[in-house]
Amino acid sequence: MASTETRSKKTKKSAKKKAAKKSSARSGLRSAGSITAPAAAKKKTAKKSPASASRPAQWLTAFPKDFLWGTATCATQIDGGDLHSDWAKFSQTPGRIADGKDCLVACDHWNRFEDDYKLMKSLSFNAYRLGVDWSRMEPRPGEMDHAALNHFRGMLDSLRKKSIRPLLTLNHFTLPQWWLERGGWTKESNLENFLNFVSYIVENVGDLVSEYTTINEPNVYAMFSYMDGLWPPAKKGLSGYFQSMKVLRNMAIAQGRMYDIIHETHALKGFARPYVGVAKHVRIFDPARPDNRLDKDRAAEAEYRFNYMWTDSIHDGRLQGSLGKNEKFHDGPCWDFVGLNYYSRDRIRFRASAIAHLFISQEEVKDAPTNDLGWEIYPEGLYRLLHQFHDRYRLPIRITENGIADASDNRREEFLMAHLQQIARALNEGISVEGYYYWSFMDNFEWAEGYGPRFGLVEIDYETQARKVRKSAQSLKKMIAQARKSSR
Ligand code: GCO
Repeated sequence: MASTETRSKKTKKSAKKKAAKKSSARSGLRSAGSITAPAAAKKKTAKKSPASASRPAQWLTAFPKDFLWGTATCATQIDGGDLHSDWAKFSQTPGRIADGKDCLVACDHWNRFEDDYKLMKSLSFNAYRLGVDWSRMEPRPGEMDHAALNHFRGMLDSLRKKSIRPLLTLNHFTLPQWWLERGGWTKESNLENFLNFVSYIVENVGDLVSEYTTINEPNVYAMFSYMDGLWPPAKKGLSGYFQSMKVLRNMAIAQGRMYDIIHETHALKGFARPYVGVAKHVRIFDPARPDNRLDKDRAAEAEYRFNYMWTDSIHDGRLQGSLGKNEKFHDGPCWDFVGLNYYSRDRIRFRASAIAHLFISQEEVKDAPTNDLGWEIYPEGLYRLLHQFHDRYRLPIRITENGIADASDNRREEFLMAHLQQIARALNEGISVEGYYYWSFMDNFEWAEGYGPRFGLVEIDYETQARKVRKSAQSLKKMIAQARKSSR
C-alpha cells in the first residue's frame, strides 16, 4: 500500500502547523507536495490545457442523452447534528483536526436540505450521490431513531419531486461510536450489526432509492484509520497494518452480504430492481524514476494493492491477495457497476526505510499543476483508469467522485473540462460510463483537514451558513446544457 509521508505545509501558527502536518498524510496517499503549488506548477496550471484547446460543443456530443450529471456529498461532511458517531467524538478531540473544528454543525444540511436541493435543481443536475449515517439511524445498539428515518425519507422524497436520481452510500467512513468500541470492522462477528442496519435502511427507503454505492473507499478507510492513525480509531504501526487487512477482508465479506440483502429486499418488497456498486478510490501509480526497476516494481505493487486487491475480491466472490487465501464468500460478482473516485496520481519511489508501507513511498510533486492540497492534477489518469477498469471487469462505470480543492475557483472550470473530456474520449472508444458525480456539491468538512479545503461548486460561509454558487458551477451548468442539446 502507498506510503504516507507527511509534507510540510506553509501554515502560519505552529499549532495549526502540527495538525496540518498530521492531516496532510491523507494527501500523502493522494500525492505529496506543499499546499501552495510550486512556481513551475503554477505556470503549468495557467497554460492552455488540452481541454481548453478544443471546443466544448464538439467533445460534449460524446455524452449520451441519459447520462447522469450529478454531484456527490457525504452525510458526516455536510449534515451536522449527529452526536453519536465516531467522528463526532474524534473531531472534538484536541489536535485531531487541522483547524481545530468539529463536525457537529458542518453545513447544517440536515435542516437546509430543501433549499440545497432547489439550488441543485437550478444547476441542472439530474443525479446526486448522498449518504446516510448509521450512527444517526441507530444512535445506541438496537435503538432505531424513527424520527431521523422519517426525516431522511423526506430528503429522498424531495429529490424525487425534483427528478434528481439518488445514489445512496450506506457507509462513508463514519461509524456509530458504540460499534467502533466493539472493534468495528476488525471483527467478522460484528458484521451482523452493520447488516441489520443495511436491511433496515433498504426496507424503509427502497421505495425511494434503487441505486446504491455500498461502501465508500474501503482502502482509504483502512489506511487512514488503521495504518496512519489519522482517523478514528487512530491505529498505526505493524499491528495496525494487520488490522487494516482484517478491515478490508470484512468489508469484502460485508459487500457480498449487502449485495444479496439489497437485491432480495427489493424483490420481496416489490421495489424497483436495484443497482449496486461501490465507490472505490482509485489512483494512478507511476514510477518516480521511469526506468528504475525498484520504483517500477513498487508502483505495480501499490497499484495492485490499492486499486485492485479489494475489487478483484468482490468481483470473484473470493478473498484475494492479503485478504485471504482465495476463500469463497459469494457466488460470483457482488457488484452491478463500478464506481470510481478519482483525484490524482502518485509517483512511487522505492524506500528501504518504509517497512510498514512495503517499501513504497511517494515523491513530492514538483513539475505538475496541483490543487490547494498539493495533489497533482492529472486528467489523463481518469482515461487510463477507465480503460483499466473496463478491461478488467467489463461492467458499466460511474465516476462517483472527482473534484478539486480550489478556494479561488480559478482552476475548477478547467479541471472539469479536462476531466470530462477524458470521459468523452473513453465514451467514444465504447467504454460504458453512465454518470459523473462532481465532488462536491458544496464545501464541507474535509475530515482531519477540517474546513480549509474548498471542493464545492457552492461556497459555504460557515459563520452564516450562506450559500453562494461559484462561477465554475455556472460553467458546468452550461456544459451540461450543451451536452444535452448535442447528445446522440
Ligand atoms: C474521500 C471521500 C470524500 C472526500 C473527498 C475529497 O475521497 O475520502 O469520499 O469524503 O472529502 O474525496 O478528499
